Amino acid sequence: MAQTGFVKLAQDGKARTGVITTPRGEIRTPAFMPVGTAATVKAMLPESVRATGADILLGNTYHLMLRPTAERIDRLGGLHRFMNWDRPILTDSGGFQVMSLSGLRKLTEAGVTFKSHIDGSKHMLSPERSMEIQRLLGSDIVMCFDECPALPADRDRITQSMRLSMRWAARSREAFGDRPGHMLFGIQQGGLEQDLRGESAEALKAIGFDGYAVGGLAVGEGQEAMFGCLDYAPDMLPEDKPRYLMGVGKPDDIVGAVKRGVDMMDCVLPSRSGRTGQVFTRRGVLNIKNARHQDDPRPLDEACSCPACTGYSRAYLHHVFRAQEIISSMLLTWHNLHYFQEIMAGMRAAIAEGRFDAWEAEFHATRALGDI
Ligand code: PRF
Ligand code: ZN
Repeated sequence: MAQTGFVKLAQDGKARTGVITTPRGEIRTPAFMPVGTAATVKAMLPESVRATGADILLGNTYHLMLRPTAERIDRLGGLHRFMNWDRPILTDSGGFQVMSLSGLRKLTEAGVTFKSHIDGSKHMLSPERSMEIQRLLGSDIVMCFDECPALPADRDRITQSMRLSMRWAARSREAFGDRPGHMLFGIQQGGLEQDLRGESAEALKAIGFDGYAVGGLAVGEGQEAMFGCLDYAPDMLPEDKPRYLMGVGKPDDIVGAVKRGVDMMDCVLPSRSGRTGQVFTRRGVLNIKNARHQDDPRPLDEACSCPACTGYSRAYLHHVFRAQEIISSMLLTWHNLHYFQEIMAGMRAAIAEGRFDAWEAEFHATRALGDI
């Protein structure tokens, strides 16, 4: 029997719900993956992340290769053992982070050389090296090594970049080899150009992957343009394989992506915002730093069952945020991750029962009320 796979359980419009099977457990889709860049979801214990409803975490090749290094993690038993998370982990391949984080870098057909944002030391990533690092980490879902141009970019630049990413996808596939129990995902590029998205999808399908990501979005184009692309891009990818939208997003981005046929997403937003005082609730976004919360005995969201909402007032959360107490990051991150996972669970149930449109209408109507 195959050790990994994707089963679609129901579809409502273009929205799908299903299950990805891996030897480390099942991933219910649509899935939101909290980001654990440096082998930790900041301010959260792994069991707490699990308690929010997460089935899978995202880790980063770029950060872990620099510190503590993939070889060290391998010697210590792999990333799951190292960070005490035994469920599935997806790792990004590094190219995107090199472009957004590292200092001086040089891109060639072979790969990219760059200087570490931590200590300026020199490193190299290529499809082959990225596959090796992701294998040393023990990643369950490995991402192809790609290049993601910042938007806006001219069509010629997007075309050349996409074609380079497709050549790298073929090399990633070759270097990954045959690894039962592990999945390799291709990454579609092509900016906002429909024909280039099509060319990219055809190239990836010809190589053959266990899942397909839509890359190159949420890089400054805005929600309207992103949704415009998502109106066709997921449809170009195999419908019997998981589709992953990389680096998205805000709650309304996530709902709009699922509506357009996306099965998986990841974003630092719920965890990063938890540390800056930004709170996502059914009624929109609030900032706990705001003085209007200082005497408020109510929870962040009276309908939320997370520890921050069942045990603490807005006044308390305001106080610990202002006092820069560590518990502030812990509680706000927990709440945000819980809320994101609640959105995913709500969408999964609604799709399974054929009432996604009604669920979406309610989602937007509640947000329109605003925080009171
Ligand atoms: N490629 C990779 N990682 C990514 C992206 C991409 O295009 C994005 C784009 N939003 C986020 N993370 N490898
Ligand atoms: Zn809460």
